[in-house]
Formats: sequence, C-alpha cells, structure tokens
Amino acid sequence: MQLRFSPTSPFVRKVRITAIEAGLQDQIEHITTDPWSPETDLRQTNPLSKVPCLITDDGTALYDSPVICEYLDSLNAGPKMFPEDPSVRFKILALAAAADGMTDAGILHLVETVRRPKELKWEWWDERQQETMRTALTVLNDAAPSMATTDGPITIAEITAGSGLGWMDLRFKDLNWRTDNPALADWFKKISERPSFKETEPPAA
Ligand SMILES: N[C@@H](CCC(=O)N[C@@H](CS)C(=O)NCC(=O)O)C(=O)O
Repeated sequence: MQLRFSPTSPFVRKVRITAIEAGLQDQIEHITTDPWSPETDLRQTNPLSKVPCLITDDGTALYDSPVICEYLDSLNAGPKMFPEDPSVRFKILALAAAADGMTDAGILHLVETVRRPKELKWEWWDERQQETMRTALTVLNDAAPSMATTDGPITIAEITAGSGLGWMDLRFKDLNWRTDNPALADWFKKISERPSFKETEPPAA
C-alpha cells in the first residue's frame, strides 16, 4: 500500500496511528506530497486533491481519512477501532465526526488568518469556524472521561480527537483550549503517551 502523506496533516496522522494500532505500518510506503503545491499530481490520484490518500495493493485509491481508517481496520486482526455493534458504533462515529469537524474548522480558520490576504479577510466566516472549534471541543470534553487512553483497545474517536488536538497545538499556540476543557486536557496528556501517538508526533511547525 502507498500513502500520499504530509508530515503535519492531522488527517494523515489519524491514518498512521490507525495503521500502527492495526499492526500494518510496515506494509505502507509513505509518499511525501504537498497538497497545496501548484505542481502536485495528487489530483490524478485523489479527485479532491487532499492528503491522505491511500493506494491499496490492487491500485484502488481511497479517500477521505475516515474511509482509509475503516479500510485499515477491515485488515486488522485485533480489536476493532470501528465497533460493529450499532449501539456503540454510531456514538463512536459521531464523536469522531465532531473531532474531524473541529479540525476542518481549524483548517478553515488557519486559511482565513494565514493564507488569505488581510484585505480580503471575512470576519463573520472566521468567527463561525472558531465557534465550531469551541462547540466541538465541548463535546469532546464531555466525552473525555469515558475515552480510551494509554493502554487497551482504542477507537477511531480517540484517534481522530488526539490527532486533531495535536495539530491545534502545532498551529495555534495561543488558543488555550485547555482552560475551558480540563477533562479533555487531562485525557490528551494521557493519550499522547500511547506508543502510536508518540511515534507519529508532528514535527515542530
Ligand atoms: N476530509 C478530509 C480532509 C483532508 C484535508 O483537509 N487535508 C488537507 C491537509 S491537512 C489538504 O490536503 N488540503 C488541500 C486542499 O484542501 O486543497 C479527510 O478526512 O481526509
């Protein structure tokens, strides 16, 4: 398998953690890709031109990260990261969606503050993204006491939340999300010690 990959992407990190937890990391070749480069050929593999994109051994291109992670989990002989029991599964998927949504809003906030020329900045839109980050953080903070940490089985919800929070720390040094979300802060400290998280720590920005 090949993974179109960028070292700072939170969505790529999700896939890498899932691969490690499934014991599949040695089967994946990483192909460094800058999705923002005008020269990239990424769109020929992923029509959305985003990382991550996984090319399976039969040449199928898989995207977005939830699809790639679920594919890796289908090859996983250990405890499932996408639980099968519907009474658990959809709660986990919704929590993972909240974490993905937080990170998506963070990326839009970053684009608005870093990439968009100042004179074109749209305050209303940026405030909306920040509000989404805050409300998603509250959902994760409420769930934190029952989320997996250092040992034992893990689900896609924890993997998505931890990857997103790690990226927010990398990109938004002044965000102070821990102040309003102490349970989540405590959880994040513990999950960051898990070997799959340590092994995939993002490089300094
Ligand atoms: N929903 C996608 C989001 C992926 C994403 O936003 N990737 C960013 C890098 S962190 C990207 O490639 N952006 C390029 C673009 O939006 O054109 C997923 O879960 O895989």
